[in-house]
Amino acid sequence: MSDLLETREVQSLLTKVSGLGNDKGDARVKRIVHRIVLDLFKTIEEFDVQPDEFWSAMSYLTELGQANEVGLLVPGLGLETFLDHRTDEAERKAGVEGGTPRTIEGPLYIAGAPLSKGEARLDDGSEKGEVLFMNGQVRDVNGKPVAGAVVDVWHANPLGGYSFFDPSQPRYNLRRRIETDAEGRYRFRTVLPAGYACPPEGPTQKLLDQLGRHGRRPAHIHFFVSAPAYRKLTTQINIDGDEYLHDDFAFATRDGLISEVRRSTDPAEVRTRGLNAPFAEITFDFVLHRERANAPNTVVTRAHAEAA
Ligand code: MBD
Ligand code: FE
Repeated sequence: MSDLLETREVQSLLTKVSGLGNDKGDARVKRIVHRIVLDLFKTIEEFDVQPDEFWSAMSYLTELGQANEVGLLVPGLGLETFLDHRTDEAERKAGVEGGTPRTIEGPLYIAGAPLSKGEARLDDGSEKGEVLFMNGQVRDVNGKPVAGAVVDVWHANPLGGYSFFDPSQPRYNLRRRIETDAEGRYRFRTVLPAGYACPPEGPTQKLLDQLGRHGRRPAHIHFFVSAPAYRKLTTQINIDGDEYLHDDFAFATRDGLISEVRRSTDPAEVRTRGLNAPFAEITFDFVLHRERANAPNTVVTRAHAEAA
């Protein structure tokens, strides 16, 4: 590579920068910082990055943090999906196979949604959209129902916005925790979500533009499914037929997570549900693994806001 990087001055600079020359601090952090800064030096050298370009990148990072879009760029760059691939691989090595596939959490979860038993309604009636009934069963890999599992569900409204982040929506709108009944079943009524689009004027979309990419996600519904003695599942279902189903800027679509929507137009059925317009219905079962030694941790510590 470059001669400059091989010089004693630059090598010594890196050693000092990362604290590898002192006996305090954290050894792992030092080695990681050394690697990252070295890789940045290499990138600057290899692409002959000019000071103007460098400082524009630093402004970009500042803007990304100020716009609270770090969590949006991370899946956009495939980093969150890469973490999933690593967890999948570690699970395969531990013999954890089958069950409902995991996929990324994304940046829009809010902790502390209302908890109810068996069923819930996620909207308050003010959403103008198609009514969706979703139901299913939580089972283990042997087909045994898991009673008392918590299905923590969150999704966008018919305009693609998430409550809390979109302050025009009611508190915990389209966010609930539902405990499965004795047969491991859950069901909820909500409104069909629309796909998501990155804020068009935000820093994430700004970079995506430079990569010639869009910032769109297909319509989807997020879930954490957990139960005592079971491995926590973080996943989403993607709604079939969406034009971005296999072109998700966040790379979260996986086989086994695409769910068909049944449309009910039969007037009698519509009336039975107390509605006056056709509705949508999805059935989706979740299959969990029992917790076991030597398998990677699936309870990930991550900063989550809670609605005030
Ligand atoms: C979303 O709704 C989402 O789930 C992800 C991963 C990124 C942006 C918006
Ligand atoms: Fe989402």
